[in-house]
Amino acid sequence: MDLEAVCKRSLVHAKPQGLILQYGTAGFRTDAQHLDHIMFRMGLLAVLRSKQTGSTIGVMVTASHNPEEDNGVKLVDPLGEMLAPSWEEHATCLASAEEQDLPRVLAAIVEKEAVDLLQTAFVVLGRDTRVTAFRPSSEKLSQSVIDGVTVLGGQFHDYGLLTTPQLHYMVYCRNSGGRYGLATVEGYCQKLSKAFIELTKQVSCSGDGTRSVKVDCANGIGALKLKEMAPYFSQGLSVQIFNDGTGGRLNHLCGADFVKSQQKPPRGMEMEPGERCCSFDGDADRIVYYYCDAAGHFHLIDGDKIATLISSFLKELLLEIGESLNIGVVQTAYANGSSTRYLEEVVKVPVYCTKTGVKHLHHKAQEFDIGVYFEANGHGTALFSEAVEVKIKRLAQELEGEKGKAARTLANIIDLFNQAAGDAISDMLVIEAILALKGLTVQQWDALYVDLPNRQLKVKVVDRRVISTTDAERQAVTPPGLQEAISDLMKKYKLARAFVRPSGTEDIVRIYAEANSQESADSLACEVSLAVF
Ligand code: NG1
Ligand code: ZN
Repeated sequence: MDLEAVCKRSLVHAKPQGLILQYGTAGFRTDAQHLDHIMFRMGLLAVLRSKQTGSTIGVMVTASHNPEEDNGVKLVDPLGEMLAPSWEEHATCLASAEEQDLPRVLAAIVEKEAVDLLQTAFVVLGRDTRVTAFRPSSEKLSQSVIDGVTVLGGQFHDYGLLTTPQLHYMVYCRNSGGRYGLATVEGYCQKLSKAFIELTKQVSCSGDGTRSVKVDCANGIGALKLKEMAPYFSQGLSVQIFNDGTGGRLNHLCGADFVKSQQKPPRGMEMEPGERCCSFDGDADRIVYYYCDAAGHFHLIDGDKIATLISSFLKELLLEIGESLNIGVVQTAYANGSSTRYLEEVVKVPVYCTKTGVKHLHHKAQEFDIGVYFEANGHGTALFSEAVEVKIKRLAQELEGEKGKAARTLANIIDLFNQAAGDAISDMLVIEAILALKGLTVQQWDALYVDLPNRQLKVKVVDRRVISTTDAERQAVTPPGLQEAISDLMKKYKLARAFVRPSGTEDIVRIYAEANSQESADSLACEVSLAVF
């Protein structure tokens, strides 16, 4: 490791003195103009992680649903997963080191993680479409990552524009020795589209014509990638793209985060009553569905209802095949109480709750033969153990009749999911396939259960770290007395549930409340927010 060369090169990407940023729930995220040094240093870190694991590591430049002037970066581990927690700490140390401390911090990571410096390193990069006038854009910031990779002698492949889940997929493919798929955009499009067309072929046989769906792409990378992919699956689904980035700003009044948090349609979407519409977020790793009814009322179908549709379908298929596999659903505390009850009592699947952030859900989901995980905001996927995948694919060839048909459906569903990360394009195709196969309208899907009225609030406090939680963030441990106050407030309302936690992506505290009426949910949230001060 030529530390002298690193230090020299680092001066080109000098860290503003005193600037401390933390590797949060989804990597580093802040105003794009404060990120150049972070990018260079994440290039360095990706090389060390690659040398340590002997695998390809991914670096994604994106700030997902944040405003356009922000940017961010996260590292992707060998199986397409989020970076391991101990390396998140290294990322924070490296990002916070003043120039003169850089050699010492790098050497400490090498020693602590027993990095073999003689090992070769390979890093792949992807980036979203962020371009900000007079400011570092995703493209420029990617160059700084490359600078960090090359100064440590790492090799790289820059995929350029990709959705976040596409980069996760590329990393997984490259490290699975071709088992998972071809590590190209073409390979991704072909794998998913082939599975989708196989699934929807069965539907056309029963007389249903080509389906269509309206997609709000948040003026982000999702629009480009969906346009690129649409011809591959056009015989099964036609997509009408809105907010494709040609007329509006990224995530501005549109996208999955806006629709979920504001509970209203995005700007620019033309909705006819009963039409299926969906929104991606800025880097296309989240999706929510919605429609408006004949009276013009807006109905949101969030990640919880997506998880319900998927897990009931998987359960039905297993029943038809005659396989009793261990299936589990993973949610966070933000999951609507009605969804948890429906999953447990009607679908009869075990439901688990983890801390917020997909890495927690993903790891829990890996414990099952089939693990379905979704955050209420629409980030999620399904994971199938390798043994299950092999077994189902064998049964798909061996079994005949209805059992064989169900096994082939499941085999294609497995291929249609992006098992490396939650993926708006892949999830959309899974949902469209399930709705088509089951002959469900969007209203019928929505009617599976009724969401409990709920309210989310953000409050700014002097130091959000004074709030710590336990029980998957559902109980406050500190400050003293806060949990007692929240518990007392909940007693005032019916079907009430409320919790607070410090955000991992913004300098705020989040409050969630649900109850049997919107008025109750609103006042409970408000009262809890007062208890936080
Ligand atoms: P924080 O800011 O830690 O609540 C938010 C979302 C997460 C996750 C991350 C990363 C909520 C309540 N929180 O985390 O679910 O998506 O951003 O993007 O939606
Ligand atoms: Zn995102």
